[in-house]
Amino acid sequence: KVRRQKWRVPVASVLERGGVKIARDDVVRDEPTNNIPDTIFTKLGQQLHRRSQHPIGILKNAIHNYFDSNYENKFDKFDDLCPIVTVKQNFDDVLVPADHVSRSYNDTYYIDPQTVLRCHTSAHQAELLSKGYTQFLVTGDVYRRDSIDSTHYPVFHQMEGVRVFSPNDWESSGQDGTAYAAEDLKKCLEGLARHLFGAVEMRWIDTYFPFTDPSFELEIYFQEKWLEVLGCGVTEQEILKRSGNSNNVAWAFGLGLERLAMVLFDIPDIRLFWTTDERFTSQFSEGQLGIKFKPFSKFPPCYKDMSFWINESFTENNLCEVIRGIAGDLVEEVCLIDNFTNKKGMTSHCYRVAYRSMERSLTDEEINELQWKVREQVESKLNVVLR
Ligand code: FA5
Ligand code: MG
Repeated sequence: KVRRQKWRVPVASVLERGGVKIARDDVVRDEPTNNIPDTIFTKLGQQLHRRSQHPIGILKNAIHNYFDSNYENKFDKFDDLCPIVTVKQNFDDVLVPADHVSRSYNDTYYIDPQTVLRCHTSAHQAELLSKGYTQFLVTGDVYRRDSIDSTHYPVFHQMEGVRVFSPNDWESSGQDGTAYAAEDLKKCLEGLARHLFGAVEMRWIDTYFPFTDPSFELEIYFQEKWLEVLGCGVTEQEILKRSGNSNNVAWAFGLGLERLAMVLFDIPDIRLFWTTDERFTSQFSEGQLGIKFKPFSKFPPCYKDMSFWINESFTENNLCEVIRGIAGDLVEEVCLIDNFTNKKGMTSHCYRVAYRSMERSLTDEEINELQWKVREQVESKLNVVLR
């Protein structure tokens, strides 16, 4: 499955295409710029990262401990900044180009044309730098329209870290500020990985973000695949300049907390973080990093295939939103298994939907009913033609 890299390619915004927007069904019909469905709306305020018995909260505290014990100058910590932010905070302030794909209604949840659910904790960087903070950590829930599988969820948690250096810090090193910061950043994050995991297989990948240069991603080997757990880099000078840090250099990172927690606690599916099933929640306790999750009996998945002729405004994120709106966390994966264009230029997609509950077995009846609703709404909301 090919996954588009969120920050890579600026493309023309699809914002104006009617077919791409999905309004919240019932509540905001008259507000066509709002694309937040109830399944997302109900996640606001849950703040898994502030629950000390929850894997996300346990992990946040462990990372805080790492920074507290390794840095004499304490990092300031924020974990209660509101996830509803302005377009300026989420994009402009971190130099995301006006025509960048991440700004589209297909990728980001908009409350209105100026207000979004933050898609990353980087939304708070510029403001905190302007207020004079020079070493800080920001943890919060973030929101993205995305595809569906065991490591992607439309609500997840990030921790942002920023550290500012002044010329004194690097001048005696013989390196320039950028090289000094990049080296310090990698050391810091490798140390964090060792603190959390002990020995673990990891690798650095060069990448692109609008707000850092150079930019890197860290991947960890997990369940027989390389899993991307964080993005980071040396902060663009323009961001520092605007925040009154002209002479300084900084690094920044954004950790995916679910991804790290999956590796740390052996949690096989990202949906589990949202379950209230005691067979999950009771396995974790405050301050305990060494726990390995013992899966309760795994129920069989049920696969349903669905083929349709797409139109020009079709996107996989819209499809996933429709399916999640009906099946909620009963959908485990949505995967494109066939794709062809006929002589008339019509393109057909076949998607395989995997349904599975993590708590109980599903009946055939129940799944058939879900699939019928999915077919109905895929046709009516996405204007595709079922085959
Ligand atoms: C960012 O969000 C950047 N703001 C990170 C950053 C900060 C870079 C500061 C440089 C400086 P990215 O889109 O790659 O980057 O997301 C960061 C991490 O969030 C990923 O590595 C991954 O661990 C996690 N992540 C991304 N999408 C999802 C998702 N749908 N579900 C769960 N975790 C996700
Ligand atoms: Mg990435």
